[in-house]
Order: sequence, then C-alpha cells, then structure tokens
Amino acid sequence: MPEAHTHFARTTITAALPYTNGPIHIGHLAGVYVPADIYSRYLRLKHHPVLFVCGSDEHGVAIPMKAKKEGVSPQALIDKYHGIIKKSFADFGIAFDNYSRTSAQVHHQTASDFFKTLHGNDDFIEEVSEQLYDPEARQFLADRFVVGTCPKCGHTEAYGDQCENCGSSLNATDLIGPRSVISGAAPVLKNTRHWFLPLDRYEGFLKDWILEGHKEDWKPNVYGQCKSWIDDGLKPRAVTRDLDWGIPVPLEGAGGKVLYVWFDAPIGYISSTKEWAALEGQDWKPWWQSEDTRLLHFIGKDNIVFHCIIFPTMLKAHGGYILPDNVPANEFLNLEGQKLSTSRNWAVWLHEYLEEFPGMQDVLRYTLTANAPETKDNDFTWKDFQARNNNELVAILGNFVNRVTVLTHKYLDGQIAAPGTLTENDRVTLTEIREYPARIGNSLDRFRFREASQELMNLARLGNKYLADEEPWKVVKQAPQRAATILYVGLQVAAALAVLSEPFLPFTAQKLRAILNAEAADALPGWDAIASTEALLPEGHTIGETQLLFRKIEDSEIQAQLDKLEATKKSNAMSESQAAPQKDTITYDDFSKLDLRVGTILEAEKMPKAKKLIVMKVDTGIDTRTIVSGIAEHFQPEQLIGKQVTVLVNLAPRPLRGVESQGMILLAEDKDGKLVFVGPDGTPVANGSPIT
Ligand code: B3M
Ligand code: ZN
Repeated sequence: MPEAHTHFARTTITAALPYTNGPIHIGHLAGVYVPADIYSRYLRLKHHPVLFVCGSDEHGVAIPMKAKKEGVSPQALIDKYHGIIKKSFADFGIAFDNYSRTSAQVHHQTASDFFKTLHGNDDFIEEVSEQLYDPEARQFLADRFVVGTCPKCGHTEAYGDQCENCGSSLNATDLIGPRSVISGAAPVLKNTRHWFLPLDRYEGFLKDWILEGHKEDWKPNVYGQCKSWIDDGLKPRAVTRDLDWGIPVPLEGAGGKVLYVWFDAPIGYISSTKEWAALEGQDWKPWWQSEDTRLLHFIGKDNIVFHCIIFPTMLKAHGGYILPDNVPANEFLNLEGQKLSTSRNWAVWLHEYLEEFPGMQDVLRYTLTANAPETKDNDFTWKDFQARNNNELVAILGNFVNRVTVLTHKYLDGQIAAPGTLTENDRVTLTEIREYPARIGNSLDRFRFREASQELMNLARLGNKYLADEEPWKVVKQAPQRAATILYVGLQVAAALAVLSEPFLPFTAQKLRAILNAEAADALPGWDAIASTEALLPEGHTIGETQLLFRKIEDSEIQAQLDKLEATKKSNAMSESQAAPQKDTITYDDFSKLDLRVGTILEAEKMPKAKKLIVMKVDTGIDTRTIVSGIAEHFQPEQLIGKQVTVLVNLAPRPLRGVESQGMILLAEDKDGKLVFVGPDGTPVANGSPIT
C-alpha cells in the first residue's frame, strides 16, 4: 500500500480528542499525537492537501467526576485543562490545522443534528430497560460512575462502558459485582428510557467493509480487535445517558438525558473541521463527504472499537459521509515498567518535562518515535531516553552537522565551493542521499514510524561515515580543493537532513535550516524533489552560523527523574495501604497498666539456629535488659544498634529458646508487612499502620 495517499485528492487526519480531566503525558504523545503529526507533516512536505484536526473531549462522566475531586465546577475544570492541553500540543510542535473543543457551540449543533438525522431515519431503537442506579446518590450509574469485574478478562476495575485492561467495550449491566464510584453502594436496577444504535443491523456492512476490505492494509492489532468484535456478535449500544453533563438529547420529553460521550466525541472531528472551515473561509464538506478524500484516525488501542465499529456505523447510518481508510492505532506505552496512570501520577507530564528540559521537545519526540508502542506495549525508561539523545541525536546527527558546518566556516569562510572531480565514494554518497525520501516515505506510508526514524538516523550515519572516510581535516593540508569537494558532498547530506527530519524533529529542522542559511521553504527542494535534484545546496551558497543542535544529557539529570518517580512510588504506596479496622475499645485503666518507656538498643545479634529471632540488650532507663524479638527477617542486627524504640517494660518475662525475654520493643508494620522504625530517621509509614 505504499503511497496510498496518491489515490486520493486530499487526506483528513484526526487524532483522538483528549479528555479535559487532566494534563497530557508521554503516553498520549507516543501513542497518538506524535505519529499523527509526523504523518501530516510528511504529506504536507509532499504537497498533498492535508487537514489535521483535533480538539478537547469535554463531556462524559470523567469530567464531573474529576471536577468533584478538584472541588471545582465541570466548566472550570474543562476550561483549565483545555488551556493546558492546547498549550502542550503547541509547545511540542503538534501542528493541528484546528484544535477545537466539544463544548463549542458548533459541536453541540453538529452532534444534535447528527442525532436528529439518525432518529428521523429510524436508525435508533428506543427502549425502556433496567439500568444500574445508585440508591444512595439517587442517580443512574453510567460509564465511569460504576466499576466492577470485567466479564471478558476478570479485571476488577473495569468501567461501566469499557475495560481498560482488555479493551472490551461493555454495558454497565455486564459488570460482575458492580459498585458505585460515587457512594460505594451496590447498585440496584431501575427502569429508564434510552436510544440504542442497533449495531447488529450493520454486521453485514462491517464484515464486508473491514473483514473483507481491510484485511491487508490495517494493522494486525486493529484488524484482530475488529474481527473478534464482529465474530462475538454485535449488540445494540445505548447512545444516551441519564446525566446532567453533556449534550442534551435533542428530543421532546428527553429531559435529564444527554448524548453518550462516545456518540458525540467522534463527531467532534467533523465539528472541528467546520470550525476550521469557517475561520478559513473554506468548505468543510469535501474533507468528510468526497469519495476522493482519505480519512485516517490516529488513536490508542483502547479506542479501536469506537473508531472502527461504532463511529463508522454512525457515519454509514447517517449517509453522505466517507469511512476511515485506515486507523493506525498504537498499543500502550509504559513508564519504567509500570502502566502510565494519571490518578497515580505515574507519568512524565509534558508541561513538567519542558520545565526540566527546556527547548528539548525534539528529544522527547524522537525517543518516543524510536521506541513507539507500534506493535506491542513498550516501555519508556529514562536511561533509554538518555541513550537515544547522547548516542544518536548528539553523537550522530548533531555531531555530523557540527563537523561539516564548522569545517566549511574554517576552510571556506562558509561558502560552498564548486566541487572538483567526484570520486566513486562521492558519487555513491550523492546517489544514496537521493534514495532517502523514498526509503523514509516507504516506512511512513506503512505507518512504521520507528523504522522511519531509524532510516532518518541512517542518513546522518551516512554523512558521519563519509566524513570519517574522507577526513577533510587531514586532506586540507595537501589538497584544499579536494577538502572543499568533500565538504560540498557533506553539505548535501546536511541539506537533505534539514528537509527529511522535519516531520520527526520540527524544531531541529528549523535550526538546521538556519545553520545552512536556508530558512525559506523554497530555499531547499521539497521531499520528492530531493530524488531528482543534483545540488540541494548549490555552489556559491553561504551557510549561516553554526550552533549545536543537541546537548548531552548528564547522568545526574536522569537520576533526578528516577528519584522523582521513586518518590511517587513511595507516596502511592502510603496512600494505597489500607488501615486495618480498629480493635475493640479498652478502658483507660486497661491502658494505664501498660508501662511504655523509651529505650535504646545497645547490642543485637541473631539467635543461633533461629531464623526469626534477634537477641538485644536494651537500655530502658531503669536497667539494661535482654529482649528477644522475632524481627530477624526484617533487620540485620547492625541496623538495630543505637536505635531508640518504645519498650513495653512490664510484659511478663518469658523464655524464648532458652533465653528469657524481659519486655517487648514496638515497631510499625508497613503495607507489605515489613517492620520499620517510626520516627524522623525511619522509613515513612502510612497512618493507620499497626504498632506490633
Ligand atoms: N476522549 C480519549 C481517551 O479514551 C477519548 C478519545 C475520544 S476520540 C473521539 O482517552
Ligand atoms: Zn477486560
């Protein structure tokens, strides 16, 4: 399917609309926005008409839930995160043609009209059915308001509409052992009227269109999920909810009901296009309704069913719309071996990254692309980030550009000389440059972004190797004209890099263009023209000032990031440990019988042949006494010496393995059952941890 876009007059590219219930992190960037941006930039460089749209997803239960948590109104919440998210995208060079939001008037109108059209066509089933209802909070429990066990995979925290573990799309009533997220109550069933999209009626269409039509060109992970969905048998899906946040169902007598977020959100792509068209004085329709338009949805794997089954069915039912030609969904990115999680703060937040690595957007873009979760879940590690930067961006790309431009200034006052007679190596190198647009493009056309990024790096390797082989710094002494020719060839590689790196490293490409004094778009040939251009930078051209493209990342910077994650782990562990229920009440008299003293452990050694016991000498202030304690699996004796502890001194003495223990020391037990000291120099332990 190489060059698929050439069969079309234009391409509409959508990237999943992020929920405005938090900022965005590297997982979002790696899975959706960087690949979508690379692909859009690539097509633009090939002079193919592209419209790249996105926007904030501001409806659904996720919003009021998070608003409640933050103690603000849903409107205040979406305004806050819409601003943060929009800025992160701009900061990272995600070049949308339009970034809208689903609270916009144009979207409410578009989504309502869409619903009314389907309703008017009799495309919905209207049905009173039993839905989960929270008797304490007195409300229906849609979607994320209810969690329970996934009937497909057994994950215990599946949402009412979706299991994030296995990607299944669920009905709330499918959950095993459901519980209300609002009150914790077990829901009851209560009748309510809703509108259902009868997916089952579209089975034939979906089979033909996906299973027959896209077997070859859709990614196996995407095709496989669709197939298993269709093979499982499709059921009608409710497209309305009993909620007070969202787009009101545009029908008489539907008070208190809104459109299901997954009904309105994908229509957001269309609304965003309309908003763009109005701003630009253009027609939105060709981008959605012309058969010669190619529609692509960039999403994460948890959104596959909505983009491949439900939204296309809506579009089909409505009529007049094109269907996606491809849905290049990615798998998930993990962070240091653990699933990214907004609520557990297990993430690299884009706005924080930029504070810590200012100006280094491209490093993250590159790392996330080179290591993208394309065919399976993948892990982001800070060590890998450092290695990609230091060993590839700095040592290969940056080093090459620096060498060739510094030498051009040094030997030629920055002016490109006319090349002398070309050697075999010169000619091979110049020919190879011309092959790179197709090589990189070939990978991009198959949505293989990792591979494409490595091809780009291979071009820089080609330049580096060429310089290393030809050694202009040595040649210049005897044969300055030959050195000038070498730099001429080297600069052609640099010029090709300036064009071909742009989709991946837009900020770097701009810098490189400045270094080459080729900032205007037409100062260098376009993507395809590279293949047929003799000299990308002609003789006589003077390059600009040299500057470093990248800087080395030090171990200490990586350590600081790892420390930050370690602190997150600790604080999560503390807040996740559940305190045991309180024991039965005692009287003050009971308590006052305990004689508790502060003591210092003077000596400690393992009891021979006893795995668990340590024998200590403890200074209690009254005396120095022997205490035997079953803590050998938690501490080495030397860790105890000198520590102060609380001692129960009037516990009846008892013999343990022949040694009389004259009291008991008190320690805390952390959530893993490990004993620890409590105090300024101890490990922090959760409140509610038992003293034993
Ligand atoms: N708001 C993103 C998510 O599932 C969801 C995408 C909507 S795309 C129309 O995180
Ligand atoms: Zn599941």
